[in-house]
Amino acid sequence: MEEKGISEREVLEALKKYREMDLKYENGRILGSMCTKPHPISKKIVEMFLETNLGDPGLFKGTKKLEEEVIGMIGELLHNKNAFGYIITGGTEANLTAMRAIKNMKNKNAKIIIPETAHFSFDKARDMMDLEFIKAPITKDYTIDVDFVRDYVEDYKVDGIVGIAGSTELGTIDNIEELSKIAVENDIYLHVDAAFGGFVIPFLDERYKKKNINYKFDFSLEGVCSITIDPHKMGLSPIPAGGILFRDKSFKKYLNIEAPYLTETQQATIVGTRAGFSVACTWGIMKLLGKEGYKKIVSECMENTIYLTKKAKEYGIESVIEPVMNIVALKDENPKETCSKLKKHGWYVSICKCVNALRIVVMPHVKKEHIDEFIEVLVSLKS
Ligand code: 0PR
Repeated sequence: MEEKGISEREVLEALKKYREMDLKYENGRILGSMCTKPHPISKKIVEMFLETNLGDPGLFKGTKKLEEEVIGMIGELLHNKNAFGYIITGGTEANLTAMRAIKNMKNKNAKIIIPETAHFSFDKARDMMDLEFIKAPITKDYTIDVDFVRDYVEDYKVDGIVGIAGSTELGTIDNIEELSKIAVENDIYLHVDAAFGGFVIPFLDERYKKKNINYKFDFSLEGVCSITIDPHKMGLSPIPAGGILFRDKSFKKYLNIEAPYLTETQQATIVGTRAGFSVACTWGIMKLLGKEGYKKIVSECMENTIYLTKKAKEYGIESVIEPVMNIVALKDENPKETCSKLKKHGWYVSICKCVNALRIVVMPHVKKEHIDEFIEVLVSLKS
């Protein structure tokens, strides 16, 4: 750090140079991200709520009220008016929070069944909390093997089960209804990771739904104790905005830590000082778009998903599954190599771990013209 400061103009000009090195969503080259350009109203809201801190809610009563209202709105979307929860930094913190609840509610060394397709944030939770994970295999449709779960809980004492509604690599939905039955019958905590799918499934038009998939994933299922649902993914909120919702307020006691010098003397979130603008943006965007707005966005993404899948197929590139939501996995014998070749051409996709494939997340910034250009490049690399 220099002794003397520089002018505002110099600061901004210097920053602009760095910012120019970043990729931009609107160029349509980012095909492997679950984030997108936030809704334009965000800028105005961020400005208004810039310094708000929900780590000390007594000082920011209005922002705290907004958080309660946002949780109410998301809760209602997930068929539960009594939901309790927080808007936090993202899906990772949400999943860590749920694992913390299981540990404090059930058992210090909690035994938790999680599907092989689970996001790596659960591995962080295990690492931090000494949890025991039982990795459940996945079936041929890339969802959790429910029979394995049923057999396992018959033989062993299990504290928690995790189901995924919108898996990171393929967008598949576990049979949460069956997991819920198992959880209720055996008094097991069920957490659903709908970090991505939470803002997709409720807005999915019937014409995109498949007969053999059970789309139920929320609190309408009796056994579901908590849900991760991220506004900063398909909710169009700026980062950081993750969501953790519990069935009701009774779960708070498993998360509380004494915070005697704050305006509220118990703190339940992992992060202390935390952004209020995320909450305000999520509130504003949900109010502005309404269900109708989100349905429109999800439908557009689904149309482009179908377009991409069809177009790839025309060139002999098959998808691993018929897409369940706006995630496409294209079969590729050497995804790592193809991914780095694509990068050299300015295209950014991600790769799957559970199967040899490239993963494309068809976010709202991905348009048909980008898909056309992408397929052209992909085909040229393969020929
Ligand atoms: N749960 C699921 C099902 C997820 O897919 C993710 C993130 C998380 C939890 C964790 O969420 P946070 O990253 O918000 O903590 N999955 C994305 C992925 O791995 C994250 C991501 C986002 C990756 C944007 C790249 C990117 O550009 O695909």
